Amino acid sequence: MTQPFSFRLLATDGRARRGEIVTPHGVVRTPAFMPVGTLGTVKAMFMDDVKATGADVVLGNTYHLMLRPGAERVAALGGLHKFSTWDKTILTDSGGFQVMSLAQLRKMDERGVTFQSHIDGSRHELTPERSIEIQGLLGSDIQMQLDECVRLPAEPKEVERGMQLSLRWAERSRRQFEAMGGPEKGQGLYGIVQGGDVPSLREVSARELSAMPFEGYSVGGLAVGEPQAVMLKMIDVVDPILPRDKPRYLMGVGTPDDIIESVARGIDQFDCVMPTRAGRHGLAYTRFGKLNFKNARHMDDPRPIDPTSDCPAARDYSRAYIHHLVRTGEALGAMLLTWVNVAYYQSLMQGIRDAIEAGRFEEFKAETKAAWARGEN
Ligand code: PRF
Repeated sequence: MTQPFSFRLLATDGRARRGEIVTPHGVVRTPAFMPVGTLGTVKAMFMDDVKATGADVVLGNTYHLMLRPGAERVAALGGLHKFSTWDKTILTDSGGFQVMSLAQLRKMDERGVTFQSHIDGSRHELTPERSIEIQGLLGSDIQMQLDECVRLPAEPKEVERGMQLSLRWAERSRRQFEAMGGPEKGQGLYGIVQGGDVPSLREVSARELSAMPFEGYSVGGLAVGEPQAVMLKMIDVVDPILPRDKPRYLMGVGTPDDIIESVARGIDQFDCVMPTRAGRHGLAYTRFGKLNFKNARHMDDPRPIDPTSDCPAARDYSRAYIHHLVRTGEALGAMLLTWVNVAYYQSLMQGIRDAIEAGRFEEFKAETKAAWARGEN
């Protein structure tokens, strides 16, 4: 049998956790940041460069890949690992969240969600079973149940309806995952905690899901417009309920500050478009904060972004050159800044992991936040 999905905690420091997930495609060092590779590509980067930044896992999207090129086609071509050349771990989102943000004419009921493609208007249905089937066809190592993420602000009744529906979909997803032999293939399926900004609903969701046999637990429905303090409070509510011996993944988060504050509250995995999307819009994340390369102040600056970085894009190119590429809309500008940002996020995660192991996470957090606030000079 393939290496089965497993998770073990290697060290803790306060509530921060240093661990290791093993999947059929290798070891994921946690806390982990997973670059977003929606369509089987981390936009504007070569997979070898993504790997060299230290990423152990990338994220793919059921919704996008079912529409183009189609899950059955990817399967016929050998699966998403082979198709994309990414041979390390792949985690896939289930599609519900993307349907709600991208598709047209959505209709959700107990069975699932029907929608029209945002690309050509074609009609599709996504049920909990079909989502797991698609994630299996893609060959995903870490799969997500289909859920409903209610946008905030929302009435508690509406939040509760979405949370309860997600619990019923969790059960159906699990059944399908087992019917498809996911556990025997060494893959994992995560349940997703919902419940919006209502602590009592978060508790119910976390408790009910914890009673089901998932390999890990996601926290969804956050970073959808609420203040950071509300998001952190909801993590505080679920942290003592979720099983300590399973990984916890905070979906769609976030800024470097969101990540360090969530690690402090027991989160192990993150994904966000922020580093990749910002890179395509002229923004660089660095250990001394954010730099906007559309700004003319970089025009005559011969210095690299960060001479101490291992990332060639941060170390070897002048700020003036990157400014020039961004100003002229050259593809290389987006490529270099995406690389800088993905490398910075991975170095932040490495710093976090080292600090937890050394029992100095709180100091690391304080120093890191001070450096962001101080800026360069
Ligand atoms: N559910 C799923 N994917 C998600 C979310 C969710 O709630 C979020 C919310 N931040 C991001 N991605 N399935």
